[in-house]
Formats: sequence, C-alpha cells, structure tokens
Amino acid sequence: MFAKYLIPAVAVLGAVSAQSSCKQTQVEINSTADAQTIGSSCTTFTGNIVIGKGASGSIDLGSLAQIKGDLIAEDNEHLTGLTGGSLNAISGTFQLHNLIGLSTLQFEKLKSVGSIDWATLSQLDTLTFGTPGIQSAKSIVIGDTFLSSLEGIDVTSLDVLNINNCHRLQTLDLPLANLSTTFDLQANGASNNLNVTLSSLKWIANMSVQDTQQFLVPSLETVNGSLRFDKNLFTTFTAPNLTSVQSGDISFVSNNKLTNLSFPQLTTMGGGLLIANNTQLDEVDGFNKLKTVGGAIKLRGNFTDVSFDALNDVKGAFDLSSTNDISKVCDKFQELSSSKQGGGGQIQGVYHCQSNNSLANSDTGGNTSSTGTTGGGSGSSSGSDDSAASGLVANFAMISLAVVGGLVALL
Ligand SMILES: *[C@@H]1O[C@H](CO)[C@@H](O)[C@H](O)[C@H]1NC(C)=O
Ligand SMILES: *[C@@H]1O[C@H](CO)[C@@H](O)[C@H](O)[C@H]1NC(C)=O
Ligand SMILES: *[C@@H]1O[C@H](CO)[C@@H](O)[C@H](O)[C@H]1NC(C)=O
Ligand SMILES: *[C@@H]1O[C@H](CO)[C@@H](O)[C@H](O)[C@H]1NC(C)=O
Ligand SMILES: *[C@@H]1O[C@H](CO)[C@@H](O)[C@H](O)[C@H]1NC(C)=O
Ligand SMILES: *[C@@H]1O[C@H](CO)[C@@H](O)[C@H](O)[C@H]1NC(C)=O
Ligand SMILES: *[C@@H]1O[C@H](CO)[C@@H](O)[C@H](O)[C@H]1NC(C)=O
Ligand SMILES: *[C@@H]1O[C@H](CO)[C@@H](O)[C@H](O)[C@H]1NC(C)=O
Ligand SMILES: *[C@@H]1O[C@H](CO)[C@@H](O)[C@H](O)[C@H]1NC(C)=O
Ligand SMILES: *[C@@H]1O[C@H](CO)[C@@H](O)[C@H](O)[C@H]1NC(C)=O
Ligand SMILES: CC(=O)N[C@H]1CO[C@H](CO)[C@@H](O)[C@@H]1O
Repeated sequence: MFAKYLIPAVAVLGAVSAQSSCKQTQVEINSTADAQTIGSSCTTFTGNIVIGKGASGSIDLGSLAQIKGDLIAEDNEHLTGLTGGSLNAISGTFQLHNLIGLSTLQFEKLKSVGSIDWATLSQLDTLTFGTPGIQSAKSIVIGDTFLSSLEGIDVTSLDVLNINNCHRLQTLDLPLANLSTTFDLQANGASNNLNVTLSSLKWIANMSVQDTQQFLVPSLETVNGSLRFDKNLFTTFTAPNLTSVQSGDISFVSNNKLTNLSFPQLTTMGGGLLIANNTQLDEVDGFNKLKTVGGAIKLRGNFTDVSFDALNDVKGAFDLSSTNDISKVCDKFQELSSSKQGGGGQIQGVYHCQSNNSLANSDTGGNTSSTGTTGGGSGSSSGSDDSAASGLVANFAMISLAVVGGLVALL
C-alpha cells in the first residue's frame, strides 16, 4: 500500500516496506488520506514532503511527528489549510510560496524548524501555533502575507530575519536575544507603520530597518555589523545600552519625523556615521560619549546644533552640512581637524563644514570620497557651491563608510 508513495528508483529496488517508505528523497501528497498513510506508519519521515499542486482544501498531516527534510507547498490556489497536530520538528525548510487561498496554518506542537520561508500568502491571517510556538530556527523570511500577528514565533536566536510587505502587521514583538547575520524589515504595516519591540535583543550583526513607526531595543549592547535606518516614521530612536559597533556603520537616512536620536553609551564605532535628510532633526546631540570612529562622519540636514562632546579619534573625514547657519558649530569642530587644516588632529581625514547649504538634504549617499579629495571647506564656508553634494549619488546599499574613511585617511 505504500508503493504509491515511493519514487520510481526505490520501487525498482523492490524494497517495498513500511520502513523504507519512511525514508525517501521526496514524497508528493495530494490529500489528507495520502498524508495519513505516511503518518500511520512513520512518526519520523526522512526526506522532503511536497504538497502537490493538484491538492485542494485542507490537508492534515495526521500523526506525523517529525520531518527530517523540507515541508513544501507552492503555487497552489486551492489549498486552504495545512495542519499537523503532532508535528514538532521540520529539520529543513518550511516553505510556503504563492498559496493565495491558504487561510489556516495549524501546528500546535511545532517547536523547531531549520528555516521558515513564506511568501505570498494573501489570506493567511494568523498562525495557530503553540504557546510558546517555534523556539528554534536559523532563518525566518516572511514576505507579502496577510498576517496581522507573528504570535507563535518565539525564537531567541537567529541567523537571518527578514519580514517585508506584511501590510496588516502593526506590531512585532519578539523575544530575540541574538541575531547573528542579517535583520531586514521593510514595508510592513498598513501605512508602513510597524511598531517593533525587541526587549531582549542584546547582540546583532547587520540590521536594515525601513518603514517602522516605533523601534525599541532597550537591551541592545553590541552591533557586529552595520545599523541602517531608512524612511522610518519614529520621532525618537534610542539605543540606551549600546556601547560599541564593532565593525560597521550607523546610518539614519530620510526618517522624516525623527527629532531625537540618542546613543548615550556609545563609545566606539568600527565604521562610520551617516545622518542625512532627517529634516526634523534639529540637533545631533545624542552621541556624547562617542570617542573613536573607525570610518567617516557625514551629517547632512536642517541642523541648528551638533555636538560630539567626547570625540577624540576619527579615522576618516568629518563632513557636516546644514541648511541653517551653524558657523559656531563649525568653528568648534575645526579645532579637531588635522594640523593641515589648523586643528588638533583628532579628525584624521578631511574636515568640511558648511552653513546655509540649501541642498544639504539632497545628499544621502554614503560615499564621501569627493569630500576627501576637495581638501575640505573652511570652518564656515557658505553659499551655493557644494562640491560634496554634487559629486555624490544616493546609494541605499550598505556602503561601508569605514572603507571610505580608510581611503580618506590614506590621502
Ligand atoms: C500526487 O499528484 C502527483 C501529480 O498530480 C502525482 O505525481 C503523485 O504521485 C500524487 N501523490 C500521491 C501520493 O498519489
Ligand atoms: C551571538 O551570536 C554570535 C554568532 O553566533 C556569537 O559570536 C555571539 O557571542 C552571540 N552573542 C550572544 C550575546 O549570545
Ligand atoms: C555585514 O555586512 C557587511 C557588508 O555587507 C559584510 O561584509 C559582513 O560580513 C556582514 N556581517 C555579517 C555578520 O554578516
Ligand atoms: C505604535 O507606536 C506609536 C508611537 O509610539 C503609537 O502612537 C501607536 O499607537 C502604536 N500602534 C500600535 C498598533 O501599537
Ligand atoms: C542596561 O545595562 C545595564 C548595565 O549593564 C543593565 O543593568 C541593565 O539591565 C540594562 N538594561 C536593559 C534594559 O537591558
Ligand atoms: C531624547 O531621547 C532620550 C532617550 O529616550 C531622552 O533621554 C532625552 O531626554 C530625549 N531628548 C529630548 C530633547 O527629548
Ligand atoms: C529643511 O530645510 C529645507 C531647506 O532649507 C526646507 O525646505 C525645509 O522646509 C526644512 N525642513 C524642516 C522640517 O525644517
Ligand atoms: C529626503 O526625504 C524625503 C522624505 O522625507 C524624500 O521624499 C526625499 O526623496 C529624500 N531625499 C533624498 C535625496 O533621499
Ligand atoms: C565614490 O564616488 C566616486 C565618484 O563619484 C567613485 O569614483 C568611487 O569609486 C566611489 N567610491 C565608492 C567606495 O563607492
Ligand atoms: C547664513 O544665512 C544667514 C541668513 O541669510 C546669514 O545671516 C548668515 O551670515 C549666513 N551664514 C554664513 C556662514 O554664511
Ligand atoms: C564576537 C564576534 O563575533 N565578533 C566579530 C565581529 O565582526 C568581525 C568582523 O566583521 C569579526 O572579525 C568578529 O569576530
């Protein structure tokens, strides 16, 4: 009776037994009956289980407890539900792609998956998982779903997290403590206004966050990569416990409601700092313990005041430009410029500072090479000539200001 599940190669071997049917490269199931035939003889299935494109309605995986392989359903508009009341682990990928009729996903015992890869699930509103639900995964990628909550995903450690285009998701609250490779958020919330709370997050590598309305990381201590925030709607961002960014940059670009940026404990950065086109940010005064910057500092905006009280060692350029008159601020920072530019040498790259630059906000690129080669402006240069702005292009890639800073430092 299991012969119909066997791939031809296995069938040819004639090894038709309950034992061998629990281990196959791949089995395609089209109905609950198909699934339950597997479940009734195997608690663990080794191989991939694929829901056939011809399957329709709801499929129940029955008493199957473990899949050592992938569970895949894709390109099926007739599949409305997928249930596995006994399933506690999927060692491979739990992949659901382009299932526009799927409205129920019920896996109350599922605790561990290799990775979650879900895309285009336009009817899936909630996950019916346990409390807690999934506690172990390496990678979670969820895009273009109807999910209004990620309740049921309770991982504390991950390599990759990417959540995008979930327009009904208004809040994201995860117990995540450590994220070791990349974290990307983009285009979630009804009007790109997701509220994110990561109360336990202590350690992250690269993080790129767009379109959030609130982003709370009260415990964040270490960034071993770059932090990039683009087009968010929050008014305040604070990383109260962040002391160091080991190897990357911090960038805040085009967050047009941001009024308060605060990194009160940050002392060292391996890379550079880019703050640009956050047009409500009048004062940059939230980095007052920052001493060492391995890259460049580039600030563009409607600033009236900028202070870095502890700044002592900037390996790259210091490039500040405001739509407002900041000549007093420029005078202060000139004292830190290289001896060639008349300062004390704390800034090793080129120092450039400019008031009344009506184009200050149009330069959001991370590439500061032109400021490195122009030789910098005088402390309070003004007027329309802005060689820095004209030489730069907007670049949303994670350009390393550290690299640019390194180049500048060599000049
Ligand atoms: C499910 O359907 C596919 C093709 O429609 C077929 O190849 C496969 O054998 C079916 N699976 C079972 C268990 O009958
Ligand atoms: C987080 O994970 C990384 C990479 O696996 C590891 O090096 C680091 O020590 C971890 N940090 C914490 C706080 O667990
Ligand atoms: C972070 O991103 C940078 C630049 O893309 C890359 O070189 C680095 O390896 C990444 N770090 C991690 C931990 O993935
Ligand atoms: C999201 O955060 C904003 C700002 O803190 C708040 O006004 C709003 O009510 C929050 N929305 C939800 C759904 O929690
Ligand atoms: C911030 O760091 C301090 C000192 O290490 C610690 O006592 C405190 O609990 C941390 N706060 C949070 C919210 O993690
Ligand atoms: C900015 O935010 C920080 C952290 O929340 C807070 O301590 C500080 O008072 C705020 N500054 C202003 C001017 O609101
Ligand atoms: C920022 O400065 C630009 C150029 O002067 C101006 O058009 C814009 O209104 C200013 N924005 C704010 C929020 O002050
Ligand atoms: C600056 O931000 C505004 C929105 O606040 C955006 O429309 C504009 O394109 C941004 N400019 C650049 C150069 O990125
Ligand atoms: C920066 O821009 C200049 C000219 O615009 C280009 O030649 C250079 O390769 C760029 N550097 C990086 C690191 O992208
Ligand atoms: C900036 O513009 C204001 C108003 O036009 C002017 O008073 C001031 O002298 C200018 N500052 C510099 C540094 O050119
Ligand atoms: C603790 C840790 O993992 N540190 C790493 C941070 O990133 C740099 C370079 O990206 C690595 O060399 C460190 O080992």
